[in-house]
Amino acid sequence: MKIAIVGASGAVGQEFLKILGERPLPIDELLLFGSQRSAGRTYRFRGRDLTVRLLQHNDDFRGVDFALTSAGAGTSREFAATITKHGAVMIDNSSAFRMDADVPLVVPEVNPGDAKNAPRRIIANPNCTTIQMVVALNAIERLSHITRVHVSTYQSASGAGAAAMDELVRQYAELGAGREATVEKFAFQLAYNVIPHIDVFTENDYTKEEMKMFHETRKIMHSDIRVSATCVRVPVMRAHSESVWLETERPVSVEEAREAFAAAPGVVLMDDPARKSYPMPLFAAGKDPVYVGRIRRDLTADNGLAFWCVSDQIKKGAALNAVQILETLL
Ligand code: 11C
Repeated sequence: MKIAIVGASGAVGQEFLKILGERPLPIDELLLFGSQRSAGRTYRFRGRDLTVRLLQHNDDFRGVDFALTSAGAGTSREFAATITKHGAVMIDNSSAFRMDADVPLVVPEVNPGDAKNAPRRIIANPNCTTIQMVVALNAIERLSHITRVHVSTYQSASGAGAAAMDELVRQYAELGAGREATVEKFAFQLAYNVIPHIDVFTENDYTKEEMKMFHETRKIMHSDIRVSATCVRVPVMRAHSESVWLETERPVSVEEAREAFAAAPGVVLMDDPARKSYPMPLFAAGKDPVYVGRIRRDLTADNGLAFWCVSDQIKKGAALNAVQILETLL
C-alpha cells in the first residue's frame, strides 16, 4: 500500500507520521508533501528518512492508494483533482468538502458505512469539536433520539496549528519576563485569557466554527438534531473540552447513560466525582479516546442530560480519525 501525507510538517501532518508508524498497517511506501517552506525537510518513518516533496500539479500521486491531507481548505480545493486523478482516495482534514452531498463526512464509530460511498474519491474528516461530540452523542442516540444539544467548547491552542501552540508558550514566557505578549495567531492574547471567538462570525452572529458543529453533526448522525454552540479558545495546549447539554425524545436516566458511555466504541468513561475522577485536557493530551464524565440530570428539562467530554484535538480530533477512516476502507 502506498500512502501520501500532504501537509507533512504541520501539527496534524506530524501526528499522521507518528500514528502510521505505530499502527500495524501494510505500508510499502510513504510519500510526504508540503509547501515551499517545508519541502526538503526530512522526517524519520519506520527507521528511514523521508524527504518532503513540494506539492505540485504533476503526476506524483500516480500509484498512491490513500492521501491524508491536512494543509488547509484552499490547498485541498486546489489540489483535489491532482491528488485523486490516478485513483488515490483523499481523506481530507480540511473544511473544503465536508458539506458537499457527494462527499461522505465520517467518524468511524458513528457512520463507518458512509465511507464506502465516495464517488469523487474524497472523504472528509469532520471538525475536531464535532468529532469528539458525536462519538459521545452516538452512545445516547442509541437509547433515545436526541432532539437538541447546547454545547460550550473549551478549545486548545493546537486547533489553530503548531505556530499557535508556540505562540501560547511564548506569551507566558514574555509575560513572565515582564514584557508584552506577542499576538499573531489569535484574536487577542490567549495566555491568562479565554477568547469566545473561533473562525469568522457569520450572518446569524454564530461563528463558522459554531455552525460547523450544527451542520456536521446532522450529516454524520443522519439526524434532524439541532446544535447550538458557543466555541471558546482557552489557554490549553492540545486537548479540547466540551460542556454538553442534550434533550432526548424519552427520558434517559443517568445510570443508563453511564452504561451506554462505558460500552460505546471510542469512549472512556471517567465519572466518579467523589474521587475527583473526571476528564481534563492536561491528561487527555496525546491519548486516543474521547473521555466522558460529569454525567448528570439537567435541572431544567425532564428529558435533559448534561455531561463533559475531553479529547486530544490533534489525535481523535484530526489525524487519528483520518487514519481510522483509512482502516475502515481496508
Ligand atoms: C480549532 N476546530 O480548534 C478548529 C480547528 O474546520 O478543521 C479545525 C478547523 C477545521 O481552531
